[in-house]
Amino acid sequence: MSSVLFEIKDAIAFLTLSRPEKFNAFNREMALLLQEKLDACSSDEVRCVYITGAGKAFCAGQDLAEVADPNGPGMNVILGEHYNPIVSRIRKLEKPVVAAVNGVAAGAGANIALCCDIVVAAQSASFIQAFSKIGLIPDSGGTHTLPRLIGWQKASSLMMLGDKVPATEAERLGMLYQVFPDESFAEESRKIAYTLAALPTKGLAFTKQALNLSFCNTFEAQLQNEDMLQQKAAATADFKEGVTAFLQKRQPVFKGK
Ligand code: LHQ
Repeated sequence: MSSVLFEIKDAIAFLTLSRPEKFNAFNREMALLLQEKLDACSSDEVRCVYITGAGKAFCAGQDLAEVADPNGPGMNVILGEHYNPIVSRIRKLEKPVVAAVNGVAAGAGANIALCCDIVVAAQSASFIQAFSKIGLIPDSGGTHTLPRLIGWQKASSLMMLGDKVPATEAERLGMLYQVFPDESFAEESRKIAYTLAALPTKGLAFTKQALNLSFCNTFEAQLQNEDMLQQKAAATADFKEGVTAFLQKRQPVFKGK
């Protein structure tokens, strides 16, 4: 059984982290496989990526048994070869990525979820910056992402104390977009993916690029980026279709081109 399930259906790449007996904790094989599957999402047939976990958890971060294994990959390669390439791929991917957090998301599992474009969670899910409890620092981009999402003080406290943050509290803090009841979570979260897959894919990619750039830019520099990216968006067939459909008083049919 593969540790990352992958299916492209209706222009959506469905990725499922799948080591349920380990709460989908990452070993090297799973981390490399996820990178490979994220690369496959660059294909033109994919217009949205949806990441979730198999079973009860979303992802418990690094498989700690592998870290303790003398034949394991070693601390010197885990970030450089596993987590950094995963979060970089998610941020650079020219498609919207939905994290459908179905259960607990801890350590690298939490921060991989938080770097996605839209994060939704089941009511019973939770987020834990588990690193401090084992003497590590938050990784997978968490020290960049979390303070920008919820502010420096809350991020610093959650990272140092390692509190378990229930989904509803995470929503209140601004860590995620929406929480759905457990019973309807799969359906509601998939609806978001279907909506995204029908939107102008290139326009969404330029939006993502602009947001990526905004993290370290001045206001004036960001205005220049918006100008450059807006011109690219305006050159797409989907922009033409959007304006034409509006003027013809009909629903647009976007092709992602
Ligand atoms: C696990 C794990 C796990 C293995 C649950 N590993 N088996 C970067 C640099 C280099 C090295 C280290 O890592 C990193 C990045 C990181 O991600 S560091 C943070 C690593 N993750 C953690 O510290 C979280 C550890 N897990 C937990 O604290 C709890 O398991 C959580 C809060 C996730 C869930 O708690 P419970 O709901 O009480 O479930 P549980 O503890 O009973 O776990 C269920 C099973 O999953 C259990 O297996 P078992 O055979 O006993 O039923 C756990 O051993 C296994 N599991 N997390 N990370």
